[in-house]
Amino acid sequence: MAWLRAFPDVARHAVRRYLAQASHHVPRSSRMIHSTALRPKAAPVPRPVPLSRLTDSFLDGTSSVYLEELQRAWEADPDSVDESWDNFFRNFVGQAATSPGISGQTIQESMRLLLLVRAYQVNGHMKAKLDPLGLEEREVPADLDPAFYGFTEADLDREFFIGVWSMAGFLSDNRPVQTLRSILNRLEQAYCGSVGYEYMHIANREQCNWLRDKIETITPMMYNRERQEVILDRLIWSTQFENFLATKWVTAKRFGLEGGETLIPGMKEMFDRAADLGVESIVVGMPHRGRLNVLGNVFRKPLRQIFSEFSGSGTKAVDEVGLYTGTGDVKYHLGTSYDRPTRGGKRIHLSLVANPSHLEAVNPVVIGKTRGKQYYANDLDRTKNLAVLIHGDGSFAGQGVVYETFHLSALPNYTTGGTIHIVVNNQVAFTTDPKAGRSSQYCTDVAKALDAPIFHVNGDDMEAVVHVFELAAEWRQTFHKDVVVDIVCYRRFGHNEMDEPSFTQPKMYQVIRNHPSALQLYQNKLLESGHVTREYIGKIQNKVSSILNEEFNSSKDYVPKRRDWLSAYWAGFKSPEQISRIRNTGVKPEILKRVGEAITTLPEDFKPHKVLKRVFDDRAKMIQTGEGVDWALAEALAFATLLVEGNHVRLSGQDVERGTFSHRHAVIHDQQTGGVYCPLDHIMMNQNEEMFTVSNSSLSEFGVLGFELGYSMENPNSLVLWEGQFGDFANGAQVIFDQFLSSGESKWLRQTGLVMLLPHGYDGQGPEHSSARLERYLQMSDDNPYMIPEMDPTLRKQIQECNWQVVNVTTPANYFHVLRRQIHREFRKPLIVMAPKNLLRHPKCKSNLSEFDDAQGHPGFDKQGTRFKRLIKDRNDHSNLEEGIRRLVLCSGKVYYDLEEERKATDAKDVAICRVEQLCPFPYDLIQRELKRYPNAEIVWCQEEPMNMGAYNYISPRLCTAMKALGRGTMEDIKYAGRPPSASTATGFLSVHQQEQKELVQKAIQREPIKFPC
Ligand SMILES: Cc1ncc(C[n+]2csc(CCOP(=O)(O)OP(=O)(O)O)c2C)c(N)n1
Ligand SMILES: [Mg+2]
Repeated sequence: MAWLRAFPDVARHAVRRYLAQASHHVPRSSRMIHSTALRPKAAPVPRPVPLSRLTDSFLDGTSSVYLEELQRAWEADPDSVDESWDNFFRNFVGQAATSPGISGQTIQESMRLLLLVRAYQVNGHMKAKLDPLGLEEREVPADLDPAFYGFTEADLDREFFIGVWSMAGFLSDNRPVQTLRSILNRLEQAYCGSVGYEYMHIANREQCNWLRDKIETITPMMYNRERQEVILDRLIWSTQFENFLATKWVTAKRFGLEGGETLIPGMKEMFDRAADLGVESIVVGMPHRGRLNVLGNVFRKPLRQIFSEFSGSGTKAVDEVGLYTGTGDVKYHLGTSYDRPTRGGKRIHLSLVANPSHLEAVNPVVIGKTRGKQYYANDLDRTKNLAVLIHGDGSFAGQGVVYETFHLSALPNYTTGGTIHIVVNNQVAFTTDPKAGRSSQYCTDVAKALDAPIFHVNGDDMEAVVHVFELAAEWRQTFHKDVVVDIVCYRRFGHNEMDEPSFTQPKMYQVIRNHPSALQLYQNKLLESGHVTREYIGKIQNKVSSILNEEFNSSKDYVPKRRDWLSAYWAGFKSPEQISRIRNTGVKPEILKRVGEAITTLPEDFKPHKVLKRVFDDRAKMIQTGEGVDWALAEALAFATLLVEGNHVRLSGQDVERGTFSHRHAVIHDQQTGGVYCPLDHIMMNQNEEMFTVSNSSLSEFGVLGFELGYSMENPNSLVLWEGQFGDFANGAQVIFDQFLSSGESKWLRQTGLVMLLPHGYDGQGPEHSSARLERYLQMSDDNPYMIPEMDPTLRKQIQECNWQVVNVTTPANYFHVLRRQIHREFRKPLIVMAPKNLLRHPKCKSNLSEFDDAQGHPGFDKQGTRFKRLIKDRNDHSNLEEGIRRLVLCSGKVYYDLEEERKATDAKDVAICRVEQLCPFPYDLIQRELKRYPNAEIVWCQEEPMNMGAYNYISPRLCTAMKALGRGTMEDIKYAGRPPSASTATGFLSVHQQEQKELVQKAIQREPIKFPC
């Protein structure tokens, strides 16, 4: 027999040592355990007692010692041990007393058999036949060999008892006596066939047992003929779809699924099963491989549309005249959504999230979107909305965001009740072999860290694939936890259709060339079983091929009628080419007062930290007096007013509840009970607790920002914010900024109003924690530096046409308005906020409540009401023409307060200082208004950042364009006051920082004209 293969010496010694140790621990007098050499075949068959009633510690190396101790305790007092142990000792000890030696032998044999069973449960997957190509070289672990436990060929037909207590399946306690041969057969079938189960790493006993029940069935799993016909039909569709594309578009890149076609029937069966179990909506994220097949066959996107888009490569999609179509993207990146009927007669909503080519980056986005759906569907137990992520083997193992996403899976404010992960494991990544691509045995090992079960399945075994997919859906709906299906398959052609795979994988491709397709194998199986006939198969093949041809013919005249770019909740939102009204963001004074009181009042019996008591008292005073509103209160007011208007607000990021700079205190902790109170949860009667969500996140940027982006895309009536601990850490999420936020609308016609709060400002804290790298966001903005767009307030579409907004706000009131503006408009744009640090407590950085309201005559109120100020003009209330001003200093952010102080100290009344609060899109109209106001002024851009950073390189060409249009000079006329160019963002020496800061501020205000560039 296979398992009686040569038994390495080392292993033999290990067994002997183990057995010797066991005997060493056993006192000679013990009746329970003694050294048991292999029992001769003729020995009496022991009485069946399910040893499984013992706890798991029975199986570890200390079990004999443990048993002895238990026995001693039982002998002293039978009630002192668990009932199951009491039964056990009664049976065994009683018997052993009359027939010495039998019980000890029984225990030893059963123990060894249990160890063998356990070895199959833990390591059986190592022997499973997972590789369709048969190239896998894996050493089978020694502990799967019965000889390892001392069993010989002679033991095969002896009966053993092994019934596992309260378990179903072939090891259940109602079938306790079995021959070793039958136990081994079933173990081999269950654990070493086409599926390799990894689940014994799961610590939870119930979950483990649930899986064990499903795996260790009394008879191997079988599908009936009806199911087989459906599966066959789906496999034919999957296979012929790829073949059809390959013949019609011979040279097009489509990243075909050939070699992994069983994915499609597997997924479909999984979706059907999920729908049967209550799932109504599935959000899917997937890479390039097989995407068109998934779209056509799983999503049921009309094939004519797929073919039409496929033919149209390189040309812009035809759409309704005059409507925005963006810059587009390659066809295997686009998202879509469909309602699809299921086998069980239900309908299931499917959305595929658009993704960039950065593999795995879409993962957290999908999870966030799913969580958003769950919020809006009031899916409290998270069983109606499911996330499914498809991965490649190379990217699953290699990309860190996979781990970051897994780590969100059980966090209360991020969980979606379990993601189903599918790995299309074609055993190669572009040209790289697994041995060069990962250090772990399986590409899925990361999932073990999160206690997810992993089902490896041979992609050539169609029914095994379907089985594990169904099991995955059942697991997710039962335990609300992640699960991984690893389809071990192959890639029949090159990485894409133009690639020659034999350059790098010659041996693999020799095998692949002669390897039958999964469809051929399944057809043969069904033909052999007599379940279907050749005619039947031929009929389906003809049907599929004629539909494909019909759809292909119709695709030639297919014109997309309706742009698919806004889902249900987004209906009515404006595209970048439609004019949207500019809205007032001020709030009625009485509402401000009312919500202000609600968010500054703590429950009477609540015992806050005494410092926080003061903070809340101060805030209450700000509301009462209407004066001195600080940053944190302004933010809370923005959130509160949006909430009372019925919007959902969600703020997440590292330590956001308290706030990195200990300023926010959105959640406060009772110092006696440890209980928490979140004032923003209590501004309305019976407020849904999740309506305002503030949540500390895991220590991830890429994963969490991606999650919040996905969340924000679900419903436009939610203000979703992500705060970086310090702005510089946002670079860990650069992919999300580059590939999704800055370009998502243009590529995929999907809007988001996500807000990124990135703490920024030069306080002498060294090279990190000073700069949020403002320059990067500005550099990625697509407003044309040399063209002034339409700036008339009623026609202005500048902000709609720009890819995102970047602001560096200097007053609490303006922060309040910029947050509210995100929701009070008919389109959505990402907003990047250079968030302050020292302004959070700066005595001058305060606003009066009158700047928040929309009362006529109050500051900020103009004919359109009170709004966000894109530019704050000089605070000295200058008239429309100030010929005596010798310099106009333009700046942004906190340096303004230093400039103001220097101006005061030097009594430089002839210097005007304007704050550019919105850097992008550039406020040409307001800049020009200020240029006109100061016709004789020298124009200076002042910033704290080094010259190659900050806003300078963004501002100068735009400022120059604005100046040129007014005849106010050229580039040379823009003077610079700031730090010189530098490799590092900031100095590490506080004294140097202070000196630099002093110099740049002095330079901006100095009497003499500024010499620049030298
Ligand atoms: C983050 C990232 N790095 C590199 C690439 C380039 N790239 C595209 S496909 C690919 C191989 C992917 O291998 P695998 O994940 O196994 O998927 P497969 O193509 O085999 O289905 C690579 C390296 C990419 N798209 N994204
Ligand atoms: Mg691969």
